[in-house]
Amino acid sequence: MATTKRLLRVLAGEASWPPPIWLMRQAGRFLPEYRAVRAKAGDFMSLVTNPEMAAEVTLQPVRRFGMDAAIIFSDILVLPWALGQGLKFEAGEGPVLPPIRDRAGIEALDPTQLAGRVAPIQESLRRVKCEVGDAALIGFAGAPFTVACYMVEGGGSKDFSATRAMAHGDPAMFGALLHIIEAATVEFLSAQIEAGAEVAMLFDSWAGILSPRLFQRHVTEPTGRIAAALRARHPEIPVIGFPRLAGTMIGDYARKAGVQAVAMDTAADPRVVRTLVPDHLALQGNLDPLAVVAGGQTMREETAGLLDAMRGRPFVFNLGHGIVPQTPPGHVAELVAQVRAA
Ligand code: 1CP
Repeated sequence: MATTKRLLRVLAGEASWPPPIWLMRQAGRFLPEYRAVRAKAGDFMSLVTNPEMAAEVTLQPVRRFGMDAAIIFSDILVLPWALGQGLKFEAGEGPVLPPIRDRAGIEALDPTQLAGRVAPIQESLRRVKCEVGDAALIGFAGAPFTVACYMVEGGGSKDFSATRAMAHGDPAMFGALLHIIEAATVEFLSAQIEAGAEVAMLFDSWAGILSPRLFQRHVTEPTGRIAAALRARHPEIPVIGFPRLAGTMIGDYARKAGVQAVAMDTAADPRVVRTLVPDHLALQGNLDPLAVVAGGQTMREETAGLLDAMRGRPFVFNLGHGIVPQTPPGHVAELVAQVRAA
């Protein structure tokens, strides 16, 4: 591999050490410089669709901490928005969408709007690409099941019961919705790659709420089709899959989904995952974001244990879920220093 970008070398299967590091949700509310731009932008989607500001917040954590990746500032709910389902981010409450519970809601989705609506995100990627240096640029989307969760529920939920009820009660209708999301996700990720993304990541944050049979059908299989479609169009672009809370199904997912790396959530035991996932695939994760809030000895011990468990195989240091807003930026700087000294 000719690239000097550490993350890309690891995603190509190299057990480079010390491992590259970036943090999920690294562009966001824990940084005062993000909060300043966010206040100027107004609402969340105004920030996402403003390439100058979106590029700026994408680069902030790379400048401050020297992260090995920049992840484009966007959201998994940009996809339903780009399909014409409304989307609002209510202050302090998270996303709100008009819920889809019937065929009419599915038929109202309009994939022809997608290309135009994601054009500002492509422009953000082009701008970041010019300034990103040796950090790799990550484009992303939600995986179909997780995106469907928000589209059916109309926002976040404790247990996504309306979504699971639809998946079991009307498999044909749920399948039709997932099919639209899957096709749109291929287009959305391809658009990001064409604008400069060097890695594609699929966030399946709610994968673990499904039964094993439905996990296969709605997580592993759609991810496999998306990865294959991307491979056909952009063979050089690695895909990172994040099947959160997959438990032991992470092994089957790793073998069948066609991804180059699998992200582990906080509950995954890296020593066990190591035995389940083929050696040539990279693993990513999985420090508890709350250990970074605490900092000090607990963060150092958890980090040392994780590094020990992953030594000798392709590994990307990260958190097991997104960084939380109350994280002191100084703790992140200490974490990066510890990983760099590994
Ligand atoms: O006020 C704000 O600034 C809004 C907070 C915020 C941010 C910073 C939201 C709302 N989205 C984002 C950006 C974001 N979201 C990124 C950009 C890169 C980065 O910050 O470094 C990424 C990768 C995401 C991914 C995302 N959004 C996921 C998957 C990962 C995960 O954490 O599980 C999910 C589930 C979402 C939905 C979402 N967007 C925002 C919120 C508050 C939520 C969660 C809603 C819920 O379930 O309650």
